[in-house]
Amino acid sequence: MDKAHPEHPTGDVPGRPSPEPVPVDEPTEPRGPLPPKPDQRGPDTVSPTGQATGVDQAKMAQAGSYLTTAQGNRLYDTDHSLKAGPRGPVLLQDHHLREKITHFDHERIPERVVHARGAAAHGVFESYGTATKITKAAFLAEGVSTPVFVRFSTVLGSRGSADTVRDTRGFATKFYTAEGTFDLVGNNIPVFFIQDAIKFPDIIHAGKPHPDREIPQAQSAHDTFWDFVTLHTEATHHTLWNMSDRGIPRSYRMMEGFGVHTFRLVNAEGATTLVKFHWKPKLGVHSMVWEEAQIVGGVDPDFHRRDLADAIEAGAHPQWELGVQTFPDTPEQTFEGIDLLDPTNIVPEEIAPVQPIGLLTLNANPSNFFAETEQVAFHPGHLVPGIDVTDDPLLAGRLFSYIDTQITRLGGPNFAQIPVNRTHAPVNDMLRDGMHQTAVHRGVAPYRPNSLDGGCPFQAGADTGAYIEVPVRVPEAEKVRQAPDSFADHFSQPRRFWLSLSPVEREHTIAAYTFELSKCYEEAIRERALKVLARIDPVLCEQVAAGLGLPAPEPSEPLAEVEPSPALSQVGQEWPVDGRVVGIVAHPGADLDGVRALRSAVLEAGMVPMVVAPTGGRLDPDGDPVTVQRTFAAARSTEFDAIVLAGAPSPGDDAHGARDAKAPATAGEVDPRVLLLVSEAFRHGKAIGGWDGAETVLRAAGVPADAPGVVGGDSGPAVLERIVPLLRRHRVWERFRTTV
Ligand code: HDE
Repeated sequence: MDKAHPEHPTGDVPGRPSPEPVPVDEPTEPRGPLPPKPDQRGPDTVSPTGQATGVDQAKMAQAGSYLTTAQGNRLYDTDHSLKAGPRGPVLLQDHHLREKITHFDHERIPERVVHARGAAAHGVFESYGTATKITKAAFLAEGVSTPVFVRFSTVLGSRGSADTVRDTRGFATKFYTAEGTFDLVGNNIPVFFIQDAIKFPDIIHAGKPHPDREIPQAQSAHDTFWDFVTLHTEATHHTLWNMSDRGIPRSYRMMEGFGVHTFRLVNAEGATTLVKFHWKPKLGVHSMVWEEAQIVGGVDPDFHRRDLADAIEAGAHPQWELGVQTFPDTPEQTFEGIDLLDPTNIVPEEIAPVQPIGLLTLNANPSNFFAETEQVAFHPGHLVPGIDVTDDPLLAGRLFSYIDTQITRLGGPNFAQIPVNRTHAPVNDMLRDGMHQTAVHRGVAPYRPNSLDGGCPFQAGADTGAYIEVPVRVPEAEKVRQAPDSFADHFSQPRRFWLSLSPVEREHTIAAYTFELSKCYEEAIRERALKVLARIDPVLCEQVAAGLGLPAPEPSEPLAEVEPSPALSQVGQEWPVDGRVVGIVAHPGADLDGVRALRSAVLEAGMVPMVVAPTGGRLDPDGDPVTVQRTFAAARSTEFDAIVLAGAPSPGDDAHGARDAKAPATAGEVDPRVLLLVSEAFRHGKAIGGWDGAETVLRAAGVPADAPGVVGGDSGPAVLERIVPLLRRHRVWERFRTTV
């Protein structure tokens, strides 16, 4: 029934269908107030006469309890357009109809040309002060806390594409420092496909869907990508990282981040140091397995977005340490023979350790995806005193691209005024007018020098915090379109990466190349790809060739002699289990006291228990109820890091509500959805446990009870004790077949 407006209690409004008097509803207050986030401050609102009104942006957008037009006129009906009689034509004079639909017609903005799909969070960066010897950046002084906004992303896919595709991930951080905004716009892979920005449109055109049919979405498994990266061999190193497990992270919370380029830091005395930035996740660096990533792409395309938001909401705030590798700023700009200006190179951590300089904690989800995550505008040229760029030709191109792209994406040059993009430092620029100008500037002289505005604003100097570029000597040279000779080595670094991987990681990488190249239609591209692989490693080449059914070529040049860098492998260490999800498969006839005890033990260990049962609601509604979080119909193994099968109650134990419900006694009675859950978890290297009677389920799922990472115990908590050490290693690596 239509609801009457308080000002028309009879409902007797011209053109309204219902003359019935209806009770007056209390208008609903808008949701809120949400916890304030420092970086959501809107621009100070000033009246046309230049007086600050103190009205805050959120209130301007959502004040009062009544629905209004954009002009603040209260509305009595937003469900019917204005017509000449209920069955008559719609009248053009209906301002509300036109405003509502016109605004809707323009709700979308162009998505980012790359990194369109992303998720973000607010947080804080706390500096250790360990970098003060090499940089004067105020936010890196000891004990300084800086608000940040971090956006993670995939690169190739559209805004609505799946999270778990094989791709590079963006890791972009906006530091709202007291000296202005610093953006560290990095990736989860420390090298890039190209050495010169002029090749960026080429690699992206090759990676994006084919221009004729616009397929495939969000992936590199197609001809144009492989055509380009096999012809343009400087892409070999980045491609190898993509084909390794790094291309399918388990979570944004479990990814490393890299600044990629070499930056130049400058200290208070003017001394400079070259550095590479690294983000090290406290939870370790972990990946999915390929089958899992593919399943998730269909079952839960928002997996990474949800994982980040849920963890933050649950108070499991993800953390990363920011670190730097430091190198002397010599004229050659090399370190141990590695060219620091070549962004296809890493410097092994074993020869240049990553030194921690601060801690990032993400502690708040955005309140509005569009306003914050979509409109945030990063730019590698947003620098603060103490941090400068180098002549890496890839970085140079980025320094103009990012502002340029925002003009199309955010509709004009005033995107710095959008709340999420506002610096927290005072702004007094001479930029004026333009689309979407929201500042009401005062004065008459937005130019320098001037006398009419008292000469203001003034220029700062080195002692008053000005950003002064390091006066680096530019080599005397001829204008050429060339790269240095040192940029010609495209294979020694990929070989180092390959040699640093553990056997299981190599196996996954071989499988990834085989999968992707099998998706190419052109045999010539597959053959060329094998020639590239032959120059990385013969085993890699032979195994991929065998998978493709093609002969393995010999390397066209001798293989590079390089030492492995153990730090590049994701396997072999132990990590905290915080936030890991343990699926507890139960049945109304199961040992529900055991389930309760297990649930508490999982929580105590800082992890998330999730009870999976045949139907929703509660198990044992008469006793202490056990709430079901996932039904067999909705649960999929990919949601869980480990699975525990609840056992049967001990004989004579009737302290639970099992009644007629019985746990499956024979393999044939086990629900096929549980079998799928268990067999997938097994294939994906996940820890599996269970007590009393769980063997029936394992047997039915074809999982040997003595297989690695399959554990038992006489109670839920006892099983968990054996699961935790397995989770610390992320996966049961022994379960994966290795031949390399
Ligand atoms: Fe980007 N990149 N990029 N990129 N990039 C963009 O800027 C570009 C490169 C990275 O969450 C765009 O605002 C060029 C390297 C991230 O909003 C665009 C070149 C690295 C993000 C652009 C590169 C990155 C972007 C698209 C070669 C790692 C997402 C939308 C010279 C160090 C930021 C936008 C976010 C986004 C250009 C190469 C990281 C078009 C020309 C190398 C994380 O400006």
